[in-house]
Amino acid sequence: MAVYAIGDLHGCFEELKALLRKIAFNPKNDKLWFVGDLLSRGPDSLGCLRFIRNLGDRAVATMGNHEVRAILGLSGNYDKDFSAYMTFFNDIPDRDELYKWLRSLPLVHQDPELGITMIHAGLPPNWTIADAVVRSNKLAKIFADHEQTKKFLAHPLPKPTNNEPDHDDEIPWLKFALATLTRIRYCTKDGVLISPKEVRTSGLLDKTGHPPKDSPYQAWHQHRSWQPNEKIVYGHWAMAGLTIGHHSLGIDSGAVYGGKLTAIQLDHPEHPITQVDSGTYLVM
Ligand SMILES: [Mn+2]
Repeated sequence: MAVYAIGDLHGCFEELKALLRKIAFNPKNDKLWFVGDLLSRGPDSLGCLRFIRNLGDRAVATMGNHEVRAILGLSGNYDKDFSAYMTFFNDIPDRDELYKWLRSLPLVHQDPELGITMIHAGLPPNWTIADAVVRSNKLAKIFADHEQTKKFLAHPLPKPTNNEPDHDDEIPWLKFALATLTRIRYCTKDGVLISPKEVRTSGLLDKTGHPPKDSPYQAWHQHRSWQPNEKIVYGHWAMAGLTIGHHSLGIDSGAVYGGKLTAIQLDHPEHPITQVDSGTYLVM
């Protein structure tokens, strides 16, 4: 019995099959966790979705920002990026099943036995993991229902705003949670986010591609005051690449950008890593 977490797939189905051969994955005994962004950008999104869905309870995946975009389009909301880039959903017999399955993916997955939590991007330093679970459960209730999903995601798609809206204002508050859990990278220690566009235009990053040490904006996992028993596995950050710390395991190693696809064994104290090379489908 082994439990592996696998990084952002983005349709890299051949690489996934090669990785599963390399770790000798046995669906009878082993379990797979996927950090999300299973689809889009790469060559075989449907192959990835159908394979993971068919694994049933042998696999668990958290919802990434690309799943959110797919759900937005499949819910019937018009989205030009969905129409342009997710044409693989056109005229397929299992579109409704995949739409329903994507909506069933949690934002946060916790395994108390392993003591590990999975989130696509991460969480602000001023949230406890329990705070993230509260928001994930509320979002799951919305996504369980098609009409509520459609209304909730009606354009514009939630973007990470700088500050968290007030809890009493539930829809903006949950939109912030959805955007944050699927997209956070840099933030202040108080959980004030900075958008990718602001990062590019702010002169925030030095020549090495990181914020200077004295910048208030750092990677979310660097600002966090970790509790001794906390461990989070996440993806979403191909540019940062494999980033393994004591408490945080960042496993998006850029498979779709000609990097590698990563599996990390979660139920082994040393968390051994297995990787396969991937084709170059996109340039980062
Ligand atoms: Mn992502």
